[in-house]
Amino acid sequence: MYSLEDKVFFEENGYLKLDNILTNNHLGYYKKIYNDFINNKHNTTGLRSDLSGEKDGKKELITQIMLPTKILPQLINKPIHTFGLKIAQFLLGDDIVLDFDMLINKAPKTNKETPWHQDAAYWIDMPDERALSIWFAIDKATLNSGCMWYKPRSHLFPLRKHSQPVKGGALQCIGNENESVSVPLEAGSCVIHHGKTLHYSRGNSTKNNRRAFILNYRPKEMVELERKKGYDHTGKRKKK
Ligand SMILES: O=C(O)CCC(=O)C(=O)O
Repeated sequence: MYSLEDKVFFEENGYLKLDNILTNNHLGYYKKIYNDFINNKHNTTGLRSDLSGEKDGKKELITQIMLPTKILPQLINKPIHTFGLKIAQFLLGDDIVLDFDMLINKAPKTNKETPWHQDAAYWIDMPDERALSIWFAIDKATLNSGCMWYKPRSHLFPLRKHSQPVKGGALQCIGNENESVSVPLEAGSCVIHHGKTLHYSRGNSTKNNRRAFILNYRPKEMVELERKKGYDHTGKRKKK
């Protein structure tokens, strides 16, 4: 399913695509769970927001729901999380643990991009910068539905300066498609990126949802440090 060459590619480029991780049965399970979250079958107070920062009282453009495993702890033993932990430890070391998970859905025909950013801009400074995210496609992710784009090797350079133009919205920095690669995915495949890799996605202009299940991993000691400082990824977005 993955090899030493994959690890070298990830280390050099800051991202890695892995195909066909989930079966159709798994996908059926996750689609139902995902829709329950989107349709408010669970209480997500304080965990749900619109990543676009738009608050016009109309429909959400980019739905972000933090910590789905806090609400449904059984998810931790299901394929996304068991595979996630295995590949995260393979790529970064045996001391790697799950820090947080989240759902990001781009609703049909919302056409709102996720701006260029590096995840580490959201986090407190950490002495050990090993960190990665695994982005599982629950739906096929295409250029037009909002697949991920990465600037290869950007994780090897200092963080870019980020701003937050819309209060409560996403952080952003300068980046562009010309220096980057797109990573379309079939449903059930995933793409992994380092915490410092510059990335973005176009808006969803299709008639389908673009559901992603995302897990973030880092060293156990760093997760403990975050928690000691009161940081559990449910709070407000800050810029660096
Ligand atoms: O799903 C998206 O459009 C953005 C996801 C993202 O920025 C991330 O997983 O770090």
